[in-house]
Amino acid sequence: MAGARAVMRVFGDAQSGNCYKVQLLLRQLGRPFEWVPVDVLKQETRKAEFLALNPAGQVPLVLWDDGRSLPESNAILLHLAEGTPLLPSDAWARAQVYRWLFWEQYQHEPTVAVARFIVHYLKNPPEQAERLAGLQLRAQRALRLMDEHLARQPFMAGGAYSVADIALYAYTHVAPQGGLPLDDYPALRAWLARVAAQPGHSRMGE
Ligand SMILES: N[C@@H](CCC(=O)N[C@@H](CS)C(=O)NCC(=O)O)C(=O)O
Repeated sequence: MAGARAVMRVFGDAQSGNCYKVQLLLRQLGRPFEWVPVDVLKQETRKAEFLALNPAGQVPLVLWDDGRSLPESNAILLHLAEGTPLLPSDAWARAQVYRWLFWEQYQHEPTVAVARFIVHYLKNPPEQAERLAGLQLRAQRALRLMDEHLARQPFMAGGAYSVADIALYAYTHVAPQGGLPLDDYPALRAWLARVAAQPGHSRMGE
């Protein structure tokens, strides 16, 4: 999505849910950006020029024209959504968004996304079987918790669609690629459909 009027560059890997979060938000906000492809499997995030931008060696990373840069998908979501309906201004409502963004990084992404990485990208190597089984068990707990939560309210942070939904949608909708079927989670599946029906929604990898 490069363009003459692009005001920011997003360094990302099209297969990464963390990078998709940023792309999805920017598209929904209708903000111009230039996508700079970085191949994680080719270890491009570990090259010196990328490490100079993010010493953690990870995408996504947003780089502005004035030289400022910001890594960490959920920090990027919070910054870009400031002043938009996707991040409430009320402190209590905003705290609900923070709650799910932090939970996503500690309980959801490290299990759901890593299981997907092992199954989908590493093609299930036998030496990872035990680790994978443990991750899948913890991932199922996270998905069940979401299902129970979403049976009580339409969106993760309450009644309105927010960046908490974007953050959790990214890896939840591709969880089956990690050997994590969603058949037993009807409220979660209904939420996936609600998120996909939001204006400006675009699919991962597009
Ligand atoms: N907490 C970070 C995690 C980012 C992350 O895990 N990025 C992966 C791609 S999904 C990556 O760049 N991996 C390359 C590496 O660690 O060498 C975020 O939410 O942005």
